[in-house]
Amino acid sequence: MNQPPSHVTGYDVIGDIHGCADMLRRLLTKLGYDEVDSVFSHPLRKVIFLGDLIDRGPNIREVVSIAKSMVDTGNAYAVMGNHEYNALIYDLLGVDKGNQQRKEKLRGLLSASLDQYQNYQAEWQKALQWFKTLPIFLEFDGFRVVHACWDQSKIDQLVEIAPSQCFADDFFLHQSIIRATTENRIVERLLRGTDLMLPGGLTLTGEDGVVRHRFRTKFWARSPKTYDDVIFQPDRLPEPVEHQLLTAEEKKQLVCYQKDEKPLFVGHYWRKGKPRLICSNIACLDYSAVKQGKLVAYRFDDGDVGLDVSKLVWVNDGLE
Ligand SMILES: [Mn+2]
Repeated sequence: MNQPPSHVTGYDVIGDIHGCADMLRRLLTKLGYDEVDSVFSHPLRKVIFLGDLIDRGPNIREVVSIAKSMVDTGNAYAVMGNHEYNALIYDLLGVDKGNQQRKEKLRGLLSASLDQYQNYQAEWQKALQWFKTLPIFLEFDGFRVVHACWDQSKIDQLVEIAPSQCFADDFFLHQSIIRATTENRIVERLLRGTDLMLPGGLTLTGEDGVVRHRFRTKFWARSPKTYDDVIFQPDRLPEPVEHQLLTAEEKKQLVCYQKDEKPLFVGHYWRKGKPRLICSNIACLDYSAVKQGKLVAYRFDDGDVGLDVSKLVWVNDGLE
């Protein structure tokens, strides 16, 4: 039987996997984890999964199985991603006759997972039950972990409303899908981050063909002046808008993670290119694994006080 390490000297934080089991196996091996009795473990380290295990990729069941077995045996932690959250909402709406439009949209987002679990319904139900137990954030002595955005005021509200800090409580899940409830605002902020409305009714068509009225923003920008100072997404803004000044109202909607706060790890943002830090105390580990990108980990050692780019480790899509 697999034992968790009795003495932990560090954590390996892993970004969005999206069903890329082959890359996950190669990354765990590169990080020094051994597979024994179908569970990956390390004598001195634990993994922290940043969420978004499912959807899009070719081997979703295998990724869930690898992550869950590590969590179950005390060899890893995992936080909830917006994709696992979508799966919970879809399941919740399943019993409801209304909400056809919302269900249709979710079915599109979840299509790869629903297809791959189609003949494994009991296993899917087990996965959903497990997703309900995933904490929305984790705080350790030396660092913090959340899928998209650390907003302390929302975290404080979450701890008060849902002491389990996960969706174990069905009432919390129910409330969270109702637009503009406190629960909804907490979940949207922590799992999807901050965004702003494009001005003048403008829209952006992303690489994925989806037309959007909003764009994702940084949550660490200090004294931003223009739209370009705060955008944080692969798709650029239309040129006239880039240099447009932010209004006082828009600035109020932004969140700023201060540079003297604990190191923070997030996923979620489809980064590209060579993995790097996004600022001195924030690392985004989502490098688009499922879109011919990289699966990225950060090796955090006991006693580390800040972040260091040399502690990023990754594997590429395709054979190396
Ligand atoms: Mn993701």
